[in-house]
Amino acid sequence: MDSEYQSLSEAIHAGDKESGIKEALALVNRGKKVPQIFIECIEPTLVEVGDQFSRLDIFLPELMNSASTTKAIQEVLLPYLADEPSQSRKGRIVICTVSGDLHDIGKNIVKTMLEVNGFELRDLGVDVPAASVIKAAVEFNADIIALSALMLPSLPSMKDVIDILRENEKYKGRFKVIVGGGPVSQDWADKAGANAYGDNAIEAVKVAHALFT
Ligand code: B12
Repeated sequence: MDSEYQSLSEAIHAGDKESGIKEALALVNRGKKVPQIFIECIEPTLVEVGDQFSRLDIFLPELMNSASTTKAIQEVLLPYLADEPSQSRKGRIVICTVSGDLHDIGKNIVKTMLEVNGFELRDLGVDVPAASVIKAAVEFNADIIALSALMLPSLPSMKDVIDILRENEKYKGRFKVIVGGGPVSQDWADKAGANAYGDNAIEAVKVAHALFT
């Protein structure tokens, strides 16, 4: 990771909200774009935190402190994204984290990036059962369903949504499904029958655009 990100990364590791916010704002003031800060610093830092957690180098309280520090930083940074020029409305997207999964930091970044790039979003939150996702997509008259999952055991919940859409004649061709999140890959997305996969929030925007052209 670039050395200019070191202080922000350390603040997240330490669960230090105050200096995390200060360092993140300093990067913005030095001209760093918010998506860059997330993709080049915050995401890799949280992957390190997750790895430390799985090696038992840190425990749940520390993981939660890093997560709540990130949420605090996110609250301060995401409004800067909204200041970037938004284009005309491009399509409607419902987004959520799938059933059984409470991780929403990445999902919230993807949501904001799609919004500032001209899509109309309905955020269903976290731990959303497949049937509720589809009901909301119908009500919102969505074009795209965007699904996030951060844990391996959440992948079947993601596939549930795709399967319901495929197995019901009335939904055939009705919605495109974009998937993303830690355990998701292009290969998994292809096998599960998703229409697109995005590795990060910038990719999410690219693939959403591609589905409309
Ligand atoms: C923060 C965190 C938490 C926080 C979540 C806070 C929150 N509100 O989100 C807390 C502390 C609550 C938590 C809890 C748990 N966690 Co946790 N957590 C993490 C951690 C460290 C970081 C995740 C994160 O926010 N990353 C930063 C964001 C910006 O990145 P991202 O989510 O990947 O999103 C980007 C891309 O993936 C993509 N993307 C994401 N969604 C989508 C959707 C679409 C459509 C597209 C196109 C793209 C896209 O774009 C995003 C932005 O660029 C990960 C470690 C890791 N390696 O991921 C573990 C991790 C996900 N957690 C894990 C575990 C095990 C748990 C717990 C079970 C722990 C416990 N024993 O209680 C619980 C589960 C709770 C539940 N039922 O969900 C494991 C999962 C293991 C696995 N593979 O199954 C991980 C991998 C840690 C580990 N190495 O063990 N966790």
